[in-house]
Formats: sequence, structure tokens, C-alpha cells
Amino acid sequence: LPGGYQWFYEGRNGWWQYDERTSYELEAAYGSGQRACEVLVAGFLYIIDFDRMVQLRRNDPSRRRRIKRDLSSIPKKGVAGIKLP
Ligand code: V3L
Repeated sequence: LPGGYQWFYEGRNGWWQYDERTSYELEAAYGSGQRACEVLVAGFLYIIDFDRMVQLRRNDPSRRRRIKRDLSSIPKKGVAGIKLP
């Protein structure tokens, strides 16, 4: 993504980077000024709320995670559930 940025979602004790395809979807929606968008990840539909900067499972909004757009160089757990070595 431009400027070395990436999208992250919250894990138990750190941040996970979104997979590449979803990152591009988020970046396109965010960059075009949308306040929210919907993505399909690992079989679940999630609402991405850019006002609150959270991800919510569409059929169970109590499944909520913080998200952020940050430099790809920040400490992270891995990418989309695949742990960094
Ligand atoms: N991209 C990939 N997988 C996701 C995403 C996403 N944006 N959102 C949720 N899941 P929930 P630790 C995460 C997975 O929110 O040890 C991590 O990727 C989510 O995976 O209740 O807590 C790890 O694989 C979870 O397995 O809808 O940091 C795993 O949690 C499942 O969807 C453990 O990470 C339900 O998440």
C-alpha cells in the first residue's frame, strides 16, 4: 500500500496484518471516503467501520476487534493468522 502502510486487526496480545486482498479492499474503501465496507474473510462477512475503526462480524456484532492503518514495519504477530517465524 502507498507509503509503506498496512491494515491491521487486533489479536489477543498484538496486531495481525490483513491478507493482501482484503488490505486492498480496505484501502480502496477508506481512500474513497467510505465510512464502512464489508469484507469476506475466512468464510465470515465482516463490517469494517472506519469511523470507530473496528471490525464486526456481520451476523454477530459482539465479535468485535479494533483495527488500524499503520506502517508495515510495526511489530506484528503475522499475517491473517499465519504467525511470523
Ligand atoms: N483476517 C483473518 N482472520 C480473521 C480476521 C481477519 N480480518 N478476523 C477474524 N479472523 P471473530 P490470537 C484470529 C479469524 O473476530 O492468538 C487470528 O487471525 C480469527 O483469527 O470472533 O488471539 C488468529 O488466527 C478467529 O480465528 O469473528 O492473536 C486467531 O484469531 C476467527 O476468525 C488467534 O489470534 C473468529 O474471529
